Amino acid sequence: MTSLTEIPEWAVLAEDVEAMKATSMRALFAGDPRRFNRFSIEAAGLFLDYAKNKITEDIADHLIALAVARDVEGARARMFAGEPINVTEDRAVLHPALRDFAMRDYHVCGENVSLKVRAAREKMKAFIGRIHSGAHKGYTGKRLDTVVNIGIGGSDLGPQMATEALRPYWVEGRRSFFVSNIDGQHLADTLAQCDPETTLFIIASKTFTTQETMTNAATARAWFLENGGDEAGVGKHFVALSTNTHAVAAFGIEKDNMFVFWDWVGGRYSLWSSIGLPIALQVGFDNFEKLLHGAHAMDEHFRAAPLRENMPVMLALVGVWNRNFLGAASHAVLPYDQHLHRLPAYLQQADMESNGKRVGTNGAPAPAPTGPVIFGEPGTNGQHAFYQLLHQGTDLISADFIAPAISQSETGDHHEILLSNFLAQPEALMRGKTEDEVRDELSAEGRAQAEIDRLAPHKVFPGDRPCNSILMEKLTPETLGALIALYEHKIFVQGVVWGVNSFDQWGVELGKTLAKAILPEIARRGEVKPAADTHDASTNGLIDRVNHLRAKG
Ligand code: G6Q
Repeated sequence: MTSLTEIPEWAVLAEDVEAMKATSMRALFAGDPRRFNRFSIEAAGLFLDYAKNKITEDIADHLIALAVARDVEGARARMFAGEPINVTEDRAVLHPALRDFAMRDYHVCGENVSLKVRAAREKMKAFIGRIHSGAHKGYTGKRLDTVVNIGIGGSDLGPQMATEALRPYWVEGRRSFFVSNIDGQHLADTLAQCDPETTLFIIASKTFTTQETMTNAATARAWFLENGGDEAGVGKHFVALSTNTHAVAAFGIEKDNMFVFWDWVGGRYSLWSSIGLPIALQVGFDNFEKLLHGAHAMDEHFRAAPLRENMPVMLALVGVWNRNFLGAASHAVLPYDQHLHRLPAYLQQADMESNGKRVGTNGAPAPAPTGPVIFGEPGTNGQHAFYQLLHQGTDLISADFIAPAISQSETGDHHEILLSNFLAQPEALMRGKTEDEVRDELSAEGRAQAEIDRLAPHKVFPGDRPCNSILMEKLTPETLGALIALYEHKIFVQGVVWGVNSFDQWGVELGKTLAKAILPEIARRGEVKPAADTHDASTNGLIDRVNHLRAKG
């Protein structure tokens, strides 16, 4: 395949950028009363307005031509067909199979994996029924009303984000905690709030070898045994979500208490699988299935809609335009819903671990910038923190604004105020404020000319800052599912355009290996241990300092 930047479709877009320098988004809106209709899409309960991007109908067509040239449709077909598109790990990528309610059968290497998917879901459902009804009790005969999910990365962020997002659907009387960090304080702080007689520990790890999760799991098990539990009770209080049957058995968890998934489910794409057990326990199995249904609706749209009317495709392509042609190296995710407060963290992993790659699937250096930095906070909090830089900083940063029209708990006029901000911020980013407008405003306030001259440059907003608005009626299990699937497919399409493998994550390996080498060099408290001198001077110096501080403490 010809290099991305050498194909004619790329050159056309590069010319478009030059042409767009002479205009502004304000002018584009003024010149086209149909702009909102032209650049918006509705699907699966979501409405996407991408009119506040610096694009025209021609540019949209050119972006589609780029997607066609990069064979986005072919790649999409290969993903749904279960081909090993994760080429560096030789794996299929079939998370949509986990939520396909059209009763399609998916195959991996000739095996019908849909049968396993359905069986695994049934097992989850039965277990949740037993926990909720109280048929499955703790070692002293009490109901297990508290869940502590121990997992990290993909085995933590998705379930945690979705559980938080669906707070209004929580089953009464149930509590969930998510422990991920190897920092012992995370587990200790959580256990301080738990009763061993009523707590169910979910050990969530695809590989069941992750250092953080295995260490936390062992400590949780020890805590359980030290606080009244016995070995027989472990079977009642510990379950595993994993692909590694042997390691789960070695930990002491029986087959009945293991919920499986498969290597073709990527960690950061796994909340739809058994990894979703903590979500389902907290919101009920029916609501968990509704989440899957929402994602399925977006899958169906993504599979079938023409590229120009395809929400994930267009979201991806305007992202490529902003990243590669307008130079936006960062992208903000700004949910105007407090329950979506973990969405930015979740998407940080989903996007940055998927497309933060400098080498293409062909092994050659990526010829153009790939995944942007993803960050964000719920609105309106972010407005009082970092939006300053979005509005007036020297870098161009693109953004997604996300909101439900109706809040799950309408209190006074809170939601109208929230929505007015959700609508005003994109408008402000797009419009900006010209120097003439600033000067007129200051003079209307009766300011002296010298003061106007001094203040005017500080009060100018350049505008032309691109953003998307994603609106839904309400944040429900269905719309949440659709929203997550929207982003999954957006990330996929961008990966295809950039020619990277969105489904591996070799970048997390080096640090892990070095930490393992350093671990024996860290002194236990009270002990002085000189660094082995095997690292660079900075790392050796820091090891020595850490060890001295620990010896003193
Ligand atoms: C996700 C990554 C990574 C993974 C964690 C936890 O796509 O692979 O975040 O989820 O490292 O891995 P385990 O589930 O194997 O413990």
